[in-house]
Amino acid sequence: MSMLTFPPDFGWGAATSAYQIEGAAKEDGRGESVWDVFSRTPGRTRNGDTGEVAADHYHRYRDDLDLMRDLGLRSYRFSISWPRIQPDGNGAPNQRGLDFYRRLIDGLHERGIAPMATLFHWDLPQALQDQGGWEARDTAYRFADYADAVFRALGDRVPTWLTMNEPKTVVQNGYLSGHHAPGRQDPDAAYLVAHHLQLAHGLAVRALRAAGGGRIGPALNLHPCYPADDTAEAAAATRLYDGYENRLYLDPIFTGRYPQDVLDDLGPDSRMVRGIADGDLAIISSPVDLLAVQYYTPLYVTAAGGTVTRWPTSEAQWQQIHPDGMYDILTRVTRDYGPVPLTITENGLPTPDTLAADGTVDDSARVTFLRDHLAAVHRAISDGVPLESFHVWSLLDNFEWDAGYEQRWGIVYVDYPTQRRVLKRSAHWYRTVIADNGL
Ligand code: PNW
Repeated sequence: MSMLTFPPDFGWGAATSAYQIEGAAKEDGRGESVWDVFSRTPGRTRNGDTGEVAADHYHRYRDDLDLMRDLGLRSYRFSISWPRIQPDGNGAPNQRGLDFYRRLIDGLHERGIAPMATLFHWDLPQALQDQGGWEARDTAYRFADYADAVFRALGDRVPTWLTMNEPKTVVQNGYLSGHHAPGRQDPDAAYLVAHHLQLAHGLAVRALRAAGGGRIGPALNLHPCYPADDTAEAAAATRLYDGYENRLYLDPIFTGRYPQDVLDDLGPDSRMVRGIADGDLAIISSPVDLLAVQYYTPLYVTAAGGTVTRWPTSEAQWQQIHPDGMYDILTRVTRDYGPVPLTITENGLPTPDTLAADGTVDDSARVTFLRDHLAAVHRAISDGVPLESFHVWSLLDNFEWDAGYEQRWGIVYVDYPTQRRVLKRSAHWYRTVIADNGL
């Protein structure tokens, strides 16, 4: 097979999030987040796992930075923990929290790695949850204040910001299925939460413009939706499914309107529709500089509006392995919303990794997965998609939310009892891809 070469300066990267790797939950003035409370609640996470220690990155970040340099990463996407900056979700920023991220960011620059910072990766200060969380419109304004404090402290050294990580997952897992914090099952609340997350995104974009400098955009997990059969009913159901999975989050930002089919389906009496105030869509559609896409799985929608599985699934039962979906979603967003600069901020696979006696970790399934998805990415770029970077999820094994530590998503193995890091086979492979700028 001939080599697939990527554009010069392509941003080869890896991604993490604060609660999943940092640990140090009580240090340097950090407040509690909804995930501290949720994961401590019996029955919520596998084996009762919490992010209390996680990969201990808060203490080991220098070693982790060296690891990134040794892999040759050009971009590192991480998130800032809101409760480290505002322990109660309000008021003057906590200097020790800001200092941690300043040290991390400076360490990236020293190693020639571009920082990409997400402002919110689900760890809402519990104090704000106690005041209604994302169901309360005021939380969007609290988020804008938090974002402003972060931009003023760190804006001079972060070239690219992401507002919210996967608002859809908060809506669906936090408020529909309830298997993520805050663990609710309330569809009427869920879509009001969607609107407030969108509003928070727009307010943060405006805060960055006011503070000056940097690029900013949303980080959306998108699911290409395909009809499960060729009936007209399946086509119609797929269209509405796509509304809830993709257009609900893309349209307001890029077109200034919510998708009418979704609004009609929710109905005029829904809390969301009643909660959209004059001027909100102008805020939400404040121009962004880039769109961050996270792709894991396609969805196949039946005439009855359910979903079926068409491809092999991974250890995460919700994930079907379908690399062409990556090509389809990238070309689709470029066609429907572009041209807008794109970055892939997450793509990856969980594997049942074990540390062998010879000290190696053979995650060949992850190598195959990444190779096939990167080939699809290359095809999309060749067809004109303006994609500037790719971040594998994840740099390190980490706290996989309700699935705890058993599900390992890293290219680097974490031996939790010792916190030793071991490059998996995929990490060695990725280093070669980066060095060759291609596959
Ligand atoms: C993402 N789905 O979540 C998150 O941003 C990460 O924090 C997480 O560790 C990673 O993916 C792996 O799960 C997702 O149902 C949750 O398609 C659910 C889905 C996709 C991504």
